[in-house]
Amino acid sequence: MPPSTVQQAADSRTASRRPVRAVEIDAAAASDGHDLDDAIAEIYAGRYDVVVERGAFDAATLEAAGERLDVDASALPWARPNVRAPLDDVRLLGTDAPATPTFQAPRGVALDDYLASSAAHAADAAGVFAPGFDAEGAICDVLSRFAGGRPVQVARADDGRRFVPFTIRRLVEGTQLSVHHDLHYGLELYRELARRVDTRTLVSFVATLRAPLAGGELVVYGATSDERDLPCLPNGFAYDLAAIEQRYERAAFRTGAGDLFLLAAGRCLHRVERVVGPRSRITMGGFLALDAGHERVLVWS
Ligand SMILES: O=C(O)CCC(=O)C(=O)O
Repeated sequence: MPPSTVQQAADSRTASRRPVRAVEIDAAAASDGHDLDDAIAEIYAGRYDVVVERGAFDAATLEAAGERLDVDASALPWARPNVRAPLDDVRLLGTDAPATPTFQAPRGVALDDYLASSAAHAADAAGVFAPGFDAEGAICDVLSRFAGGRPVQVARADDGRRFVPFTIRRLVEGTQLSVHHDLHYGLELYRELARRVDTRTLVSFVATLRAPLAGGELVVYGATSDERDLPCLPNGFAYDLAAIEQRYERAAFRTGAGDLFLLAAGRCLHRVERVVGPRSRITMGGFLALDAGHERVLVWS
């Protein structure tokens, strides 16, 4: 079944600017297969930057978990690695040391600390989903539909310890994820994984559990991480959003409970719009990469 829409760019103010290459499908319409069964390799190859699958997961199951996570939030062990930057103060279940730079650890944590956090927080989300729903299994099954027949497996360290399979992320009212990319193979915590995967890029996978009343859209830019002159603020610590908005194409994606997006997060700058209203934006997600031989897909968060 062909993709229902191919969005070359959200707005085409000039023809010469790199578009955001996005495609959207509906899981119900694609139940007998779709043309995106090798989408992960196609994201690697640059054919797509964003793949959205509406209804990839059972919406009611994810929505119920999302509501529980928001209403019972104070009873859960949320980590807040960006608490020093109130606008970007994402709450996490699954680790307190994600595989990205944070305001708490701007160079990421050491591999041993990452793996220890993975083990210590493995049960953070236990009881969040309805009995019988295996979130990790469901994620691997859904990702398999885009993996070109390759097995999808949680990444492991050389000694067999597991990476974090996915994290649950909560953005409360007034918070956002500022513009960034996720090409961080140079961090110490990647010293083993970077030998095992195709490091040309990596892909984010994110499923929505709870959509906010307003805001919370994923915004993706035609700006790529390999560009030399990406506009930064004078302090050098952050991208200059106003200049990026002016200079590059962009596309925005709003997702509801059960929807999934795959994003060329290692290539395209992106951000999550500030959440408006009392309902948090809650997602579960992580990263994935083709292994060096393109024989399997490895996931981590
Ligand atoms: O939507 C999310 O939870 C995270 C989006 C993001 O920045 C990413 O996937 O890299």
